[in-house]
Amino acid sequence: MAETVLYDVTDGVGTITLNRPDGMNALTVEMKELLRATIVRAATDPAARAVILTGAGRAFCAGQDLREHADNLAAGRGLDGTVRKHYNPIALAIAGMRKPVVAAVNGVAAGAGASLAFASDLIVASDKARFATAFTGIGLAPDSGMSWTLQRLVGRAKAAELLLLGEAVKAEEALRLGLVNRVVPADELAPAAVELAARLAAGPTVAYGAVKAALDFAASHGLASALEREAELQDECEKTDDHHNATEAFLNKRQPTFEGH
Ligand code: T3D
Repeated sequence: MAETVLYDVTDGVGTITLNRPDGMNALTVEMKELLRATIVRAATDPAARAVILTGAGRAFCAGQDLREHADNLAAGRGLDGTVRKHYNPIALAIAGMRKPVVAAVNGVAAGAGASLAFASDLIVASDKARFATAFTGIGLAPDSGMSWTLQRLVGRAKAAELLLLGEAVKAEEALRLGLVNRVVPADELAPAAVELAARLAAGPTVAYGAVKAALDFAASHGLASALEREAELQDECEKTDDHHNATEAFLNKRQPTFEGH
């Protein structure tokens, strides 16, 4: 049987593919464990300087597998600790990864599946993609970081509307809302995501990691603390060969080459 999460690295780009297309890539326990391990693998893989997260088949990810969930409810296991055990670590692993993560959203992204996309740094969506918060549709509240990410992406009023009413947002509307960065025709999604990720993979990896860390820190701290965190991160960047070489390249009117360290 095929693995439910695939990992490949080509030319500095690590690609994680949710691979249960017959089940709309809905997340089972086995898949969540493999996904978490694969995200950690990509995060620590020096060969991957940027990461793509995508889905096989017609869906990106339909969120929690509701058949498995119904079995848990019937057996009296409730949520079976899955939010703390699986979803929280997965969301933190994506957001905390010190390299850029591009979600290539090939189809519907619902519930925790949409949360995975929103936790990424950039989203390229197929014109066939749809985003559905879905949680309240089954009497649940957002998880996997959606309460944190969604309002930062679209503002509180729109986030409240999307979470309370649960209506799906099509790709073009998602672009208008600032929920995604680009929309491309479905057959151009993979090359568009690879082109974007390859560009990032050829960039200053340490500085990109610092950009993510600075944005996340500043999102929940005051100016004085954010300034101090920026200073710490700038010290890290200042020590890299990439910074030294790029400064020299600028002064010599050359294009810099970034090695990622
Ligand atoms: O412990 C915990 O569970 C807590 C954690 C929760 C995290 C969450 O993610 S909660 C949210 C879970 N997800 C959903 O509620 C989404 C449910 N699915 C839908 O709303 C729709 O199916 C979609 C919007 C995703 C897609 O709609 P559409 O019209 O394109 O397809 P469809 O016909 O509804 O679904 C196609 C098939 O996929 C269908 O199966 P069938 O009839 O062909 O055998 C459907 O049952 C199945 N499917 C879709 N989503 C799920 C699913 N099967 C299991 N789990 C799913 N999440």
